[in-house]
Amino acid sequence: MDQKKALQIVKPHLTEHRYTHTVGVMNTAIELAERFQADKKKAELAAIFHDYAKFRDKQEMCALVESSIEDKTILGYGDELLHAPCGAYYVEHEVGIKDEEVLNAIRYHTTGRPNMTLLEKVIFLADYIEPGRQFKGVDEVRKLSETNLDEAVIQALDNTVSFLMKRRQLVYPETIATYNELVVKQK
Ligand code: DGI
Ligand code: FE
Ligand code: FE
Ligand code: FE
Repeated sequence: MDQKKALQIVKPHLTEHRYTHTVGVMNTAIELAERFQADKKKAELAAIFHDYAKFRDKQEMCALVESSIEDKTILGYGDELLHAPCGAYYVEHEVGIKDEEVLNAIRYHTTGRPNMTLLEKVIFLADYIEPGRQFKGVDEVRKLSETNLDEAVIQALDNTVSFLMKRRQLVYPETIATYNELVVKQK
């Protein structure tokens, strides 16, 4: 699927702000793919569809997890996690994208997972550092992403977990597992 067609499909599912974010993630993902030798076309496609389910009905997504998503534990960690695995499902069944690597990059873009693929890291990071993002600590992650993909992912996870804990929000265990796996490998 070409870029124009993919953007045209995703657009009606997003707000204007979220569409701008998506274009930012797309451009950043292509840049990161180039830098770290990931598949640029897959990075582009996964980026375009990564937030496809961001505005889907939460009840509908909870029901989908119950019926069709393997990991049901996400239901205990807040609604924000739903749009990633549900997005992968909808993108497969509504848009017809069958590429497992692309679907996994969408599926794990919010939480990460241990042993992420190169493409999954590219999408996870692009989502975090795209030019429209301005949360605290993002510049440090941008800087790291110029040279060290894993260090950049670790720092993004650190920031996210700290952010969640500051607000007394639950931290999904797989997010911590992702952090642990990368830190062990880094040593
Ligand atoms: O969809 P985006 O806003 O572009 O970004 P995202 O898919 O990374 O979602 C960010 C949201 O997900 C933010 O509200 C924090 C939340 N989040 C990320 N990791 C975790 C998490 N929430 C919980 N409960 N646990 C996590 O590990
Ligand atoms: Fe998202
Ligand atoms: Fe993210
Ligand atoms: Fe996003």
